[in-house]
Amino acid sequence: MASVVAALSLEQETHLLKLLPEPAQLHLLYKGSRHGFNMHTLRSKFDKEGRFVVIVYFNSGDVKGGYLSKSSNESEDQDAFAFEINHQEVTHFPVLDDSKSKATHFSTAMSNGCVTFGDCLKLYTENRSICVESWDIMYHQGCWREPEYLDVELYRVGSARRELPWTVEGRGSLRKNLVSFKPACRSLNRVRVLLMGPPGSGKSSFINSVRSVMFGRVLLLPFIGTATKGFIKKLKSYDIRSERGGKPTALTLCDVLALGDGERTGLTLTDALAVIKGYAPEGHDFQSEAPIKAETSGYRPVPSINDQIHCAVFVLNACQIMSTSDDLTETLRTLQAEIADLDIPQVVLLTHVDQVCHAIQEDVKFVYSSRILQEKMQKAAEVVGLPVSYVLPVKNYSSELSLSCNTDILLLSAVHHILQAVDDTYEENHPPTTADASAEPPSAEFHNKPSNLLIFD
Ligand SMILES: Nc1nc2c(ncn2[C@@H]2O[C@H](COP(=O)(O)OP(=O)(O)OP(=O)(O)O)[C@@H](O)[C@H]2O)c(=O)[nH]1
Ligand SMILES: [Mg+2]
Repeated sequence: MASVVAALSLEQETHLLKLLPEPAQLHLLYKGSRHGFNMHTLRSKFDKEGRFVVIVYFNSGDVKGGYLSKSSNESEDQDAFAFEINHQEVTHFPVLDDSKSKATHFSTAMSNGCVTFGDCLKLYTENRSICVESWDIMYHQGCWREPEYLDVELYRVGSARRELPWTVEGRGSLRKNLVSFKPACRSLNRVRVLLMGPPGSGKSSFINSVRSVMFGRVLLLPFIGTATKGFIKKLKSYDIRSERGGKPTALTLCDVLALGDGERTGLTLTDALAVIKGYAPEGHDFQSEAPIKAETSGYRPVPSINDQIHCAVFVLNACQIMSTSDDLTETLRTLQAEIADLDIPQVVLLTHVDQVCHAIQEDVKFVYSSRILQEKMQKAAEVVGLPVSYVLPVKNYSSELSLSCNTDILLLSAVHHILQAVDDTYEENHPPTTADASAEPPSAEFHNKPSNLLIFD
């Protein structure tokens, strides 16, 4: 299923998710062009229980579909609706809204091998293939000519709420998890994670917060501050230790100069890629007029896999995400596309979540049930060009003097997802070589373990 790519664009998905009664995620179950345009195959993908979205992509560019809150043949699905999406907006046709004549006759959603959304949309079998009837054809032309479609997709609607273990024990196991983590790919000695984002987004604070969680008290370090062009100017890597003076974990968090609005200010694309590919020396002082090149002091001409970055993290401020400038959006998307070409996993860390919603300010355990934050997470995904499931909300320690269990859990959970993304990618892309294995032999116990990570969702 992983190789099946949804035709639904991020923008269309965002429109559609807003129509659903609660925060949700879409999981692609069926795609006609991949699984065959066969009604039986489509219907076999509906589970007994669940909520579903059917989408038809027409040759004309129109996208139409319907939502079912029940998969069985019950005639009354009060929550069902049909919809139409175009670039700018989505039109919603609820089941019992008399003012929208197209949808007044919502009847059985699934019967006689058909999937029907009242008079709006009907999928049925003809000549062993899926046929689609849509209201436009009926209304405008007054005859039953089938519109031509490009594809049909079925999605399961899942809850967007990720369950986290909000207990002291949960925090303990997440913490232990990080302490005992070893990369599944034997070539990696450590996991180097690069934090990139605009000034003040919370890159340095995240490093400080993760270190605070591990040390068991809020650290007050000098590298956090505000400056319009970025407070931190150098490449600085921080090994995360299991406790004060303790052994380093396998995680290194790397801080760099902030991204600017476009190529003229802040971290340039050239310099970001030089860091990611491992050419930039530790402590490099970024200067936009002097891009990193072979003559740069300390330049690594042949970086090893352990000099490279293994996960790129875009750090964005939830309070500012809705007003992201076009220049910053372009910078983020260009970086995202370049990094994707390098087969390096990427995630978005959405910070300052305590400042967007009162409930979260009271207790961060409300992050996944807050509709306000859900919108910001969708926007963050859209801005960078990644799916919303890659957005990890966190609250950094900023003004508090003592730790809070749930804030720790959210921070550790973000670290957990980052490490998981690295293991998922590098296990596949970098099978161990004899040379890598002989460089630093990992323990036998590690080789027998399928994964170092706990799965919570
Ligand atoms: N309330 C709140 N404040 C935060 C959070 N993250 C960071 N801050 C505050 O935001 C300000 C900037 O944080 P930094 O961590 O220095 O931001 P940065 O991305 O490293 O910024 P530069 O080094 O300038 O690029 C500081 O005053 C932090 O205390 C958060 O999650 N919640
Ligand atoms: Mg900083």
